[in-house]
Amino acid sequence: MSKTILVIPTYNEKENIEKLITKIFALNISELEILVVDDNSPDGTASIVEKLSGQFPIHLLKREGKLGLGSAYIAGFKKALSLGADFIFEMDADFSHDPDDVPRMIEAAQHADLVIGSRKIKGGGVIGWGWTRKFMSNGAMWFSRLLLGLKAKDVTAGFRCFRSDVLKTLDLDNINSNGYAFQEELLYKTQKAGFRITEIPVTFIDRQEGKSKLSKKDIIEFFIVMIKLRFTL
Ligand SMILES: Nc1nc2c(ncn2[C@@H]2O[C@H](COP(=O)(O)OP(=O)(O)O)[C@@H](O)[C@H]2O)c(=O)[nH]1
Ligand SMILES: [Mg+2]
Repeated sequence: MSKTILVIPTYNEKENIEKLITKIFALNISELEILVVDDNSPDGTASIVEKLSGQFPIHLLKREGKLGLGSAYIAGFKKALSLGADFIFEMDADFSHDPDDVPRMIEAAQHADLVIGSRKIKGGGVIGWGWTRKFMSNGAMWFSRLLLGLKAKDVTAGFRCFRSDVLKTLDLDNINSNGYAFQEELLYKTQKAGFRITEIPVTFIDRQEGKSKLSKKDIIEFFIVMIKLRFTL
């Protein structure tokens, strides 16, 4: 049997986290655990997770303050590896990523090293974004694929399942980007290391509760990291 850990970074997700955790465990996926990485959310997200950890196999990694999405994932990956995970997921706390897709992704990971829950292949999509956000996202991904030679269509997807070998092989301490750039950098390094990457279609639904934590700064970082990756590695 193999162990799956879903790494879920949180910053002010009190409206979502309990519902999400309950929904995931209701799927009864065997040997599944959740690791929440919380950056001292002022809204008390961590105490909700602590309460639920009496009931479900949940781990909580508490950090001192808002240190960014990328660094939350790096800390989470290291912890998931130390807990002996075979499959490690990236997943948002805000229901943009549908828990019902998790079993399909685990299934696909039997024949791949990285499975991307993709909005950009046939059958996938986005619900709830206006045309400007769609346009910006498509443009950024087009650029990134061209410049970095990325084969996957959904470059910034934050719904992913890694085989632990990938995360053991990559130099996690050398990944410093944080927002959308983090997803791009991780994908680039996974492809470059020769791992098998596959996409399966998912529908991404924009969050209904709480606020987005990613900003213009993260969009600028996406382009800076793209250029750095292209010309320094
Ligand atoms: N631990 C931690 N989680 C974060 C941070 N920034 C965002 N998140 C979480 O990362 C996920 C994605 O962020 P979100 O704001 O939904 O981004 P968006 O979907 O691109 O608007 C959510 O679960 C957030 O709570 C951070 O600095 N630290
Ligand atoms: Mg979101």
